[in-house]
Amino acid sequence: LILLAAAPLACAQTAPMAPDIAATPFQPLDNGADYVKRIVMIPMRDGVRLHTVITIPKGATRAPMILSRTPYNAAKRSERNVSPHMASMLAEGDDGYVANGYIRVYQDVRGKYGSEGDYVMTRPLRGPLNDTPVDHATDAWDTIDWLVKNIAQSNGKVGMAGSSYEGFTVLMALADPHPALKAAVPMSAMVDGWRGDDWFHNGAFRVNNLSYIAGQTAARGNGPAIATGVYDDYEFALRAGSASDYAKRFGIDQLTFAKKIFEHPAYDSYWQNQALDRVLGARPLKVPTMHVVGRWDQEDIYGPYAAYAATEKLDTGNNMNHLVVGPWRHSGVNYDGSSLGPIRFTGDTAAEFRRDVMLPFFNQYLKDGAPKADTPPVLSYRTGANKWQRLDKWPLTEVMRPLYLKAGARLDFDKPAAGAPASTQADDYVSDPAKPVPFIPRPVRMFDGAVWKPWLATDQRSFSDRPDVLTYVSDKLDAPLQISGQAMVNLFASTTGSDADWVVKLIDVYPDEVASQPELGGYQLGIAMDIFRGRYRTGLDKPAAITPNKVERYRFALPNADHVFLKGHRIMVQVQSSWFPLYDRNPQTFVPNIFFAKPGDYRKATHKVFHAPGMESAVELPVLPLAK
Ligand code: PG9
Repeated sequence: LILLAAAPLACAQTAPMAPDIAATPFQPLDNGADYVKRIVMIPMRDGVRLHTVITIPKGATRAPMILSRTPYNAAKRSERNVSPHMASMLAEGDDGYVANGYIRVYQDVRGKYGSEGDYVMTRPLRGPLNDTPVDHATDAWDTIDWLVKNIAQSNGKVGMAGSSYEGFTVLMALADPHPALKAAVPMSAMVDGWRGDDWFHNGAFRVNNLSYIAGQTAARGNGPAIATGVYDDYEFALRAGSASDYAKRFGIDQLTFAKKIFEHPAYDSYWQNQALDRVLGARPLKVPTMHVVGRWDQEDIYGPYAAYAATEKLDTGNNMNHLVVGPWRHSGVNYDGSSLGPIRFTGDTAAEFRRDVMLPFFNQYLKDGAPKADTPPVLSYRTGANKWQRLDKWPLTEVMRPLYLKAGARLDFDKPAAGAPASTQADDYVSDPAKPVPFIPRPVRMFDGAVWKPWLATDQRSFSDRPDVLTYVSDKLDAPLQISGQAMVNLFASTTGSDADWVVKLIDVYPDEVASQPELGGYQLGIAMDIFRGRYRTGLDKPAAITPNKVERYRFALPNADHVFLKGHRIMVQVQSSWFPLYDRNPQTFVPNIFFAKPGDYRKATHKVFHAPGMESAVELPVLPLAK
């Protein structure tokens, strides 16, 4: 007994200097969790390994997989909350996948967060702009190939979904899809950075991108936040000068992607060759696809429709390519869709869509033995009427009815009469780059999500009485009026300068009083609004100076709308020449590259909008007779 007690302890001791942080990352084991997480580095064909987080429901067998490829940190995208429950841990929009037993996969795109390799912003496909052997199509292909061979709990079928940049990577995968990629849902996808998505709208640059570029490309992980030291973004951007001056102030002009943008202000081959609608429209349609977008998508309101339209031509049976438009902000499909700003809808339209439309669509193609889903070619939430509509095609009409801008701030469907006195044949305003029209009421907090996300639904009343905004309004409608398609601006205008921007806003004016929601009395809700940089009027790739005082025609499409202007409402059109600081200012003096305009180039100009015979400015509306 004595001997035994004196014996040294049998178990080895941990050396005091053993490193307390292990070389391989610690993953807590939680036997109570309803999932298993696997973190793997998946090798691509060029040897680069991509960091991939795979969340597998515990006990899964023959489960399908949903893959998202992200520049926004796969680890974080896979962990909204720390929780033993997959539903609480994953993103809100992943609710349906969890409820239906899917394996959820997030992967960092090459060069970002945990992935190896070089990052190139929205890396173009191999071809004229990409001389490497890899792109998002090959990376998606290699990833899917690895997943189906290595995830034993899967049934070998993969779907891809994701919004915005993650929607762009979904579309890229469709350029050359792996055979196991069975269905795709690109949401709010960035498709054409110049025409009307993130970087520019019709040539006008979106200044908020400068901080995005710093955040995304200054480092492999999170880049630095930009601290302007000025509460009002309007004030700061105005003081900064041109967009390149703004960038220079923080060194952002040294970042490669900012240089690329500044070198390509026009719609040249750099932008044209990477526009995904052009790319996908020229390849066979192989994968059932549901393009999803929000009606008030403040970031990518152009591309999803363009990608749908380009690929729809390939869908000869009208059964593979679908479009869904909900009453949402950018990426709103993945969050609560009950309202946008003060505008309310019929319940949580986003959860409803995910549960009743998107999941059955994925299930049909991905789940063993799942029934065929009843997916309409087009599903559109018709705003104003506030009803989901199942449609055969989009747009519903391309027959346009011009709504004329008239003397006396009026708007109606009758062509302006000939013979009106010359003084009533145009309206003018002074557009002063020193006092640009704000895009939301000041102080502008452009980087505050709560302000930014719903901004397209902002009450336009704050602008309608500015002397540098022309406002035209119809009589009260005595019957509802439905538009379903893209309104077309047809503006006859002149300027005393040699360049000009034209912002045109189609607005639904609510009645003076709204009994059910008093704060909407007189509300001016933007239905379709956009900007056009005048120098591109004769060709998007051919900037040309405007001859001072010469009347020219500016023709451009507004974003898609499916809207009913209700009886008792009025239609309004506002015309202005700046939308600041979201869009950089046009100096109104023609310079070769607006990014590098000098302070002296920014000059006041008098702009005139004509409503004279032969110069009938109008917004042409895709009007439809209302269904009985
Ligand atoms: N709209 C964002 C974006 C996409 C692509 C390029 C740049 C920005 C996004 O929300 O991801």
